[in-house]
Amino acid sequence: MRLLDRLQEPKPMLMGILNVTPDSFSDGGRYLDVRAAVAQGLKLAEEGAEIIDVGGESTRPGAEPVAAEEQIRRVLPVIEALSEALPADCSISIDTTIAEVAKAAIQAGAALINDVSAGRADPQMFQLAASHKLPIVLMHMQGTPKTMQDNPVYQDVVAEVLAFLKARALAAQQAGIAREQILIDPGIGFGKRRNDNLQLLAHLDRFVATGFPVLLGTSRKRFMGQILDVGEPTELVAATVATTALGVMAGVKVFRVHDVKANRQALEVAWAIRNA
Ligand code: HH2
Repeated sequence: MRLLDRLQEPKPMLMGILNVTPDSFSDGGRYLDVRAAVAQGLKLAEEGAEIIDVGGESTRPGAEPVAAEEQIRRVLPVIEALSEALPADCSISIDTTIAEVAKAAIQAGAALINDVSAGRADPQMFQLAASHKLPIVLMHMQGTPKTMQDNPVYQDVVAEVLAFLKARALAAQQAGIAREQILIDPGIGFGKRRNDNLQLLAHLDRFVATGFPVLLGTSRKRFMGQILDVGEPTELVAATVATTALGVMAGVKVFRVHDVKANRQALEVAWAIRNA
């Protein structure tokens, strides 16, 4: 099934994370080698990911931007190899804010653009998604990764993030992107305090009510470590799984996770309950 058609189906999906970076917050440096990255991508697919999100730039708080050429150097061989090796029902996504990187990834087989800037970083991004008729994730972020945790402030975080995403979805449509190509993402951890993240997670239904498929990225993130007093991201798998179960009940469509096997269990059980 084509990814665009699959996104219209009711059952939620898992997007497995493949960071080809030296500095990602929880798996930086593990998949810099092409062979290791491809093996990890195949493992994520085997465990139940229907999308593999390949990224060559960390967006952790404080991260410096990575030039297009370097992102392409990191991700392209991995995407080329994965597009040969992945089963037909697993798609590749490119996690970048630069259209030149997305374009190279699409030519190598990527079928989804994951743009954490929601088309603001590069004016060419919407045009690229429109001309290739590919789905695009529009994510909310206050500031940039370098500055976003400096002093984020909201009056009403849910209303503000929702208004931002609706405005970006409108801008995308004005640039020629079809409504069904658009996914929205509240951007957990991107310029948000702990309580902002919790508010967003408590009101996911309001994002779902827009009618756009909602993508959620909580995997191993710090707000859960703060609640639990756990500093090591890899110790936050069970916490992540709890958010996935709640997200399924709220109607979230795609879960972006590092730990596919555990989140697949949560998704299947919560989905069965939702349909009971
Ligand atoms: N989170 C991260 C990266 N990309 N994309 C979307 N759409 N939503 C998210 O929540 C999201 C994202 C950060 O996580 P990770 O990739 O694990 O770390 P890093 O940015 O350090 O590579």
